Amino acid sequence: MTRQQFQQLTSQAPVLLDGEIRVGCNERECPEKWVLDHFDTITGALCSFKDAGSVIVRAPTAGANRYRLEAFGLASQTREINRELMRRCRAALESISVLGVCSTTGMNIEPFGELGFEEAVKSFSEQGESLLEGGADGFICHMTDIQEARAAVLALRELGDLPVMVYMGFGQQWLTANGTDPLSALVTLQSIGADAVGFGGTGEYSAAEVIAKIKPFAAIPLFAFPPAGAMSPEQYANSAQALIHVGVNLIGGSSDASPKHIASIRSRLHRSPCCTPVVKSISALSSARRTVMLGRSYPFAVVGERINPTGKKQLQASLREGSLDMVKRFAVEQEQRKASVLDVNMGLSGIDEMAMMLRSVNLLSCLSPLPLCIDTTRPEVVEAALRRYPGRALVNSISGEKERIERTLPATAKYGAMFIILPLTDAGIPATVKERIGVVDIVLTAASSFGYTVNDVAVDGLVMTISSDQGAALATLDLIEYCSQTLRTNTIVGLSNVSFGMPERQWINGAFLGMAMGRGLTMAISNPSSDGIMATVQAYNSLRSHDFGMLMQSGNFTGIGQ
Ligand code: THG
Repeated sequence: MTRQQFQQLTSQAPVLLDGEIRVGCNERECPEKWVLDHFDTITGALCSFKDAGSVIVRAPTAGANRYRLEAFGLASQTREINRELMRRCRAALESISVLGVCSTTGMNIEPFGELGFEEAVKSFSEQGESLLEGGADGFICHMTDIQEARAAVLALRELGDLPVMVYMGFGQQWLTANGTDPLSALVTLQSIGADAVGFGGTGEYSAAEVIAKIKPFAAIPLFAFPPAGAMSPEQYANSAQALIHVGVNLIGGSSDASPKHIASIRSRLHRSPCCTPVVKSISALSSARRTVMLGRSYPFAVVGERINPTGKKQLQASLREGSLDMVKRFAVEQEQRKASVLDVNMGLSGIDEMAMMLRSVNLLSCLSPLPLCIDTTRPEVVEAALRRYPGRALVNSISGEKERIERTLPATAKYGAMFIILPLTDAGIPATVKERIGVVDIVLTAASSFGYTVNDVAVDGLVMTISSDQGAALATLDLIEYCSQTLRTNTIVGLSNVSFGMPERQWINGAFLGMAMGRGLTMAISNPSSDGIMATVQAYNSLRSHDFGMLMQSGNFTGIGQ
């Protein structure tokens, strides 16, 4: 099954998955090896799901990664076990689709834990390759951690044009052990190319309530595996129907759902609506613990500028010593001052920018709930930082320069990050607003060939100081208005640039911010230590509260906002 065929299948009607196969071995045995040695005992169960109407069935390969098999002394048989299990499932199920299942290594992944990110990727590549050799039609990852889910998606995505579904099992109050909420998981996983995301968890809210809340932000199909508990097949079909009603596109059962339960869902499917994704893309950034929605319907976003050694002697000295203590302090202080995003710039002569950027990204991912803005001119640093970052970051920036379009843009697109468009070219900064708009169009056109839309970018107003050009601020404001009204993109400015070389900079910055907000500005790179700036931001949010008040409320449990 190709990704496009999967998308088509899910757009026509709700798709019936299976229930999980129960394996009858004891705890000291490896379940996957046991199934392989007693395959006859599960063929019946596999086929009964097919007979119940399941269109897609999962192969019992969840624990067959190198790290889990190692516990049974079977690591050296990883490829063989996966290939053989898949081959036999394929043979037993004939025409219907069979997915290879990947699940946790049992370890915490960098930056949260001891297993290196690339080691995790490698292990899922190995498992995925052998599942593919056995005839897998696609993959599903059963995960409880966002970074491990990312590692699996990146590994499986590389194997070919096959769908990769991710099921996230949340714990108490719909949070993972590392604090990821369902909306942040959705934003992160759909940005790196998952083809569908599934949700299960417990807490004050039901799965249907959670899915109803996040559905408006889903650009890909959603799915669920509701537990059957003590429910009769009839009651179970009701609960499944409730999930489909709020926007689930594929539905199956958890391990306690019998083929009868699945057949009961099937008998209702023809009466169920098909809620295909409502958006193609969303303006949102995520960390492992938070989603920040961007745009005029949401609070104004301040991108804290302080983690940047440019012009800061003390930070420079501390980075040159290899210390991230000031980075840590700036992250905490900017969060306390209500920044929404943290800019991270490690461009400084005499330090290894790549190494320091990766160390900072790891540190900040664990330390701060704020999504990151990766600020570097080097495409290889963008690529490496985005690869490790357990969320959806903002890239600062992509201009019309040849190297940015040819190298930074593909690196950014590979991870589905949002990015800032800087309207300048190799020839420099265009003089007129019209020419700057031309550059924005060129970058947007190039980006659209990677599947990007206007929701995925923020156009930089290119603020220059009024001390050298009196008309500079007005040109920026015109560009902001055009992008806001006509292109409908986010807009951003490096606020303090406007007042370089002027007296009373705070007042000029504050007035300029208010003017730009009036023309549609949605974000600013700024120092949140400034009372004047943050007061203006807070007042703006209050003055527009008809928009964001409601969304902040609905964000209470899905993770939107501060
Ligand atoms: N657009 C985009 N990115 C940008 C800018 C922009 N990045 C850089 C800059 N402009 C915004 N970031 C900073 C970072 C640090 C400082 C200013 C802007 C800075 N300011 C004081 C100084 O210059 O002395 C120091 C303030 C302090 O000590 O905190 O260092 O326009 N896309």
